[in-house]
Amino acid sequence: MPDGAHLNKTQTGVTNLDALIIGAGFSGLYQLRSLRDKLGLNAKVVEAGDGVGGTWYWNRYPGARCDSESHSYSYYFDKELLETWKWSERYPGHAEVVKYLNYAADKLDLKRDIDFNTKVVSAHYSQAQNIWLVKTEDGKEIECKYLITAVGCLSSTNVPKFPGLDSFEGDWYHTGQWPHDGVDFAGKRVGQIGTGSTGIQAVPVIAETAEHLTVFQRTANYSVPANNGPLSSDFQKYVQENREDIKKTIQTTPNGHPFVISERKVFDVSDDEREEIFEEAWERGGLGFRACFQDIAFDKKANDVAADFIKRKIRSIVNDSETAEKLTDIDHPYATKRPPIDTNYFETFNRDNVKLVDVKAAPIESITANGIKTQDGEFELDIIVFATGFDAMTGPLLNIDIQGRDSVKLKDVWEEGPKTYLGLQVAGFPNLFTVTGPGSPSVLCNMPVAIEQHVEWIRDCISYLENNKIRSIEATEDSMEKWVGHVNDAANVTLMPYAKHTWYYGANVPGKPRVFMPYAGGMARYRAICQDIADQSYPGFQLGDSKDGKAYTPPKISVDDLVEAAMVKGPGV
Ligand code: N01
Repeated sequence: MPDGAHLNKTQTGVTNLDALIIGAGFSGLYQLRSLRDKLGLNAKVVEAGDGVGGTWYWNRYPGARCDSESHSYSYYFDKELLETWKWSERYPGHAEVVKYLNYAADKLDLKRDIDFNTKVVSAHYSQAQNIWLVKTEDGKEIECKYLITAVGCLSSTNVPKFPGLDSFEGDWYHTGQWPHDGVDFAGKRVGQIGTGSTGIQAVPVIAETAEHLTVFQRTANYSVPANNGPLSSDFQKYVQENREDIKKTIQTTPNGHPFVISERKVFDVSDDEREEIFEEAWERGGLGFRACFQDIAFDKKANDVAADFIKRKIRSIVNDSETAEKLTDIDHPYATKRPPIDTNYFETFNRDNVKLVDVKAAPIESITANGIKTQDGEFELDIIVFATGFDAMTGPLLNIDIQGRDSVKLKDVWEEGPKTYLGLQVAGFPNLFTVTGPGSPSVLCNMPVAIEQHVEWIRDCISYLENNKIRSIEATEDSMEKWVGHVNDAANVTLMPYAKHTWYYGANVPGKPRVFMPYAGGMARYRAICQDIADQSYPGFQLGDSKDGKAYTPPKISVDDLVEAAMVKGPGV
C-alpha cells in the first residue's frame, strides 16, 4: 500500500475526516472500532510505528511482560474476540500482547484505516471552521472535527542527560525503544541504569547471557514474585466459563484487576495470622499482594508491616549481606511507587556475573568512552541499558504542538502541571479527547479496563453531540480547576505523597512540575462519576460554540456532588 493511501484526500491534498485518532495501541484500536463501526463516522488512526501495539510495539526489552494477569488484560467489549483468543501464560510477554493486538485488529478489520509510519507533529484548532488541522512529520495534512489522542501514558522515553553519553564507544539502548531484532549480550559487559518495573524485569534475563551485568540502583525498590507460568487447561476452562463474572470484577474493583481487595485490615488479625496471609499472598504472587489487606495503601503503620515482610523476604533470598542491605534500604512505603512484580529479580544478585552499585550513595557523574563513571570510580562497559522510565502521561501529549482556541498552547496551559476535567478534556480545546489522560485512573488501573471505559465514554459523548447537532464540547475552566483539586485530594488520602520523588509526580524528569497526575480515587468511583455526567447531559462541559452566542449550557452540578454520589463505590487506588 503506498504511503498515505489510506487517507481520503481532497484535491487540495488535505484529508477530511470526522475523527482522527492518534495511536494504534489498545486505546486507538478500540476507539477506531467504536467510532467507525458503531457510529458510522469517517474515522482513521495515524500511528508512528509500522505496526499496532502502542506501548508493546516499542517496549520489547528482555523480560518485557505484562504485570496484569492475561485473562484481565484483554478487550472485554467483543464476545467473539474474548471467546476465540487464548492466552498461554499467567502474565503475557510482550510478543504475545503484540500478537493479540494484531489478532484483534485483523478480526475487526481495522488496519485498512490505520496509517502506519505516520507521526503527528502538530494539531491546531480552527474556531471559524470548528476543525482540527493535524500535520504529520512527513508533510500530510488532515482536517477533522474530533481529535482523539490515544498516545499512551508511558510512550515518551526518558534518557537522563548524563554528560558524555555521545562519547560512549559501546552501544546504548533505552528499554522503551528497544531494537526489534533484539540485542546480543553474549560476551558483553553490560550496565543497566534503573530498577523500576522495567529494570526489575530486564535484570534476570540480561544476566543470563551477558558476560557481566552491573546494575546501577538509585532508589531501592520493593518487588513481589510474579509466579508466572503456563496457564493450565483447568484455568483456561475457568476463564471461558466465567467471563461475565471476571468482567464484573475487573469493572468494579478500584484498580481493574481480577481480584477483590480484602476488607480486612492489617491489625485486625494476630501476628501469626498476618504472617500466614502475607506468606500465602507472596506464594500466589502478583499485584494481588497489595490486596490482601485493605489499609496497606492508606495507613502508614499497616504499610510498614507489609514493607517489613517484603524486606525480610529479600534478605532471605540474597546471599551477600551488603547487597541485601542496599536492596532493602528503601525510602518509601510499599506501593507508593508503582509496585513491580518479578521473576527471579532478587535471586539474580546471587549470580557471580551480577553486581549491584548504589548510585544514590555515589551518584553517576558522567558517561565516558569506556563506560559509566560514578563518584566511586569508573565501570567499564560494552553496552548501557537505560531502564530509566518515561516522561509519563504529559510527555506523549506535549511532544505534539497542540493549540486550541485562540492558538492557546497546551504546553502553556500545563506549564504548572497537567489540568484536565476527568482526564478526558482540557478547557480551551474543543472536541479534543485524551484517552487515559492525566487526571484519570489510567496507570493506577489495569490499563485495558481504564481504556475501554474512556473509549466508550468518548464514543457515547460524540454520539450525543451528533444526534443533537451540537458542534462542540469543551470542559469549562471551573470544572477543570475543581477536578484538579479533587485529583489532589484523592491522592492525599492515600500514602502516595510519601513518595514525591516518583514519576506519578513527574519527579523523574528534571524541571517537570511536581503534580500527582493519575486519579487515585479508584476506577469504580471514577466510572460512576463519568456515567453520572453523561446521564445528566454533561455538566462541567460547555456544549456548542461559546463564542457564537448559541452556547448550550448543560445543567449545573458541582464536582463535589458528583464525587460524593460516587463515594459509595469504595476506597480509591
Ligand atoms: O520506569 P520508572 P520503568 N540516575 O520511572 C532510575 C510501567 N511498566 O520503565 O527511582 C539513576 O519506574 C529510577 O530511579 P529513581 C509501570 O507503570 C509496566 O521501570 O527515580 N537512575 C528508577 O529506578 C511502571 O511504573 C510494565 O531514583 C535513574 C528507574 O530509572 C512504568 O512503566 C512493565 C535516573 C526508572 O523507573 C515505568 O517503569 C514495566 C538517573 N538520572 C513497566 N533516572 C507492565 O508489566 C531514572 N533512574 C505492564
